[in-house]
Amino acid sequence: TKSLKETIEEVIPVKQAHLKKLKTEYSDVSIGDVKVGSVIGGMRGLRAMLWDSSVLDPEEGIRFHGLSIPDVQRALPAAPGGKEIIAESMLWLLLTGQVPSAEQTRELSRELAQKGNLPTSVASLIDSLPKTLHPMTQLGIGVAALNHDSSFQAAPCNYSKMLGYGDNHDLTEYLRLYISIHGDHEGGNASAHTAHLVGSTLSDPYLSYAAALFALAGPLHGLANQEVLRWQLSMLREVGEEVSHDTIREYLWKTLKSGQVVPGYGHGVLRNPDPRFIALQEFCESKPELLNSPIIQLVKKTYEVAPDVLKEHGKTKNPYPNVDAASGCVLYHYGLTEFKYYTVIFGVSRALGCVTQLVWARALGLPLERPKSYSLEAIEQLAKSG
Ligand code: FCX
Repeated sequence: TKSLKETIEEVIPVKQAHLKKLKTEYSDVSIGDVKVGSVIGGMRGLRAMLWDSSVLDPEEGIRFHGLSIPDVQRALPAAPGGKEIIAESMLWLLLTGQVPSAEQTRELSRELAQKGNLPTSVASLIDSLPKTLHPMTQLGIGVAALNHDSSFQAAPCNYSKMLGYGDNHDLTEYLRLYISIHGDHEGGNASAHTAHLVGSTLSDPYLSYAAALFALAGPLHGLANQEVLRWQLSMLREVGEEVSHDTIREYLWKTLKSGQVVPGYGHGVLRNPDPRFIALQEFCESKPELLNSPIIQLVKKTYEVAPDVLKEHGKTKNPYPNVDAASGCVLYHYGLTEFKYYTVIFGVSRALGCVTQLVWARALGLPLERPKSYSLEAIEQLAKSG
């Protein structure tokens, strides 16, 4: 059977030819307007990036090379003894657009594990950092320092064991699913786009991915992951054990009236419940132990109330949960209670999409990214004349 490298070597010329065709035949064709609203509104909705591995539809959520989350759950090989998709098979799909066989997946796992040793200099560097430094900052510094011995590798395989939860089969399965579905979310989100932008300067993949991690560390992006748990637990402390829909509703209004956003709800693109949230909820529903967990019940009850409250509040374009609304609760239930660490798991997952894009950017010879910027006055002039 073919290795990942051999498979990519076959796919690259096909994609290169496709890119060449687009360049020759369509370079002058417009595929959308640039509205002033997009330029001053964080480029929302602007059709301006090439990203082949995944596409985010506002209504139905993410698809990886055309496959929805339930599709990949059916099609991609799981780990031996497990049911959930694993990072290695997702990486294969993202990189090649093809579903690997179980044997190809195992071979890739073996290869990644063999190459996964951390240089002692990087281990000492991380050990020398203050223990109170946010884990995302530590991860970013560690990844950037790996550039010293750069021949790029990812090592997501024994993560559960490394965290000290290797004996917990359910948590291992949860991490497999978590890592796979957090891997890629098309190109425009802040972390993926940062990796792409930095990579477009031909910066080393370690540095490009480290930059992406620092984008993920913001509260409007991956840090929401830790904020959700903090917020749900303070709700629990305030309303007590007898949580009802009414008490949750009151707490939601209190959050909103204090000018805060409801963490884990809303999205820059999605306009429906995030299918990644649904997949994690379904995982919980398949395990009686999780169904009885107070924190998982709270997340579920909040979901039953929050969309209506957010609709009544009337600001957010998407009153539904994103993946961060659910992702921390299972970790918390199993005793991984260091919230600050949650975004690190998201960060480790995001390596899949960032690395995929960096490989393709090189294979297709994509150029330095350099959009044009304008001053407020110039935008007004352009709007008036156009
Ligand atoms: N609670 C309260 N208000 C919200 C809200 C929420 N969850 N989500 C959006 N709004 C508000 C915005 O603050 C904005 O208010 P303004 O007009 O006073 O500035 C208004 O609704 C319109 O925002 P909208 O266009 O719907 O959303 P944006 O694209 O600007 O922002 C994020 C999207 C995700 C940043 C926003 O919904 C948010 O802050 N959510 C909470 C944080 C969160 O969960 N982030 C994780 C997102 C994601 F899944 C990830 O990257 O990990």
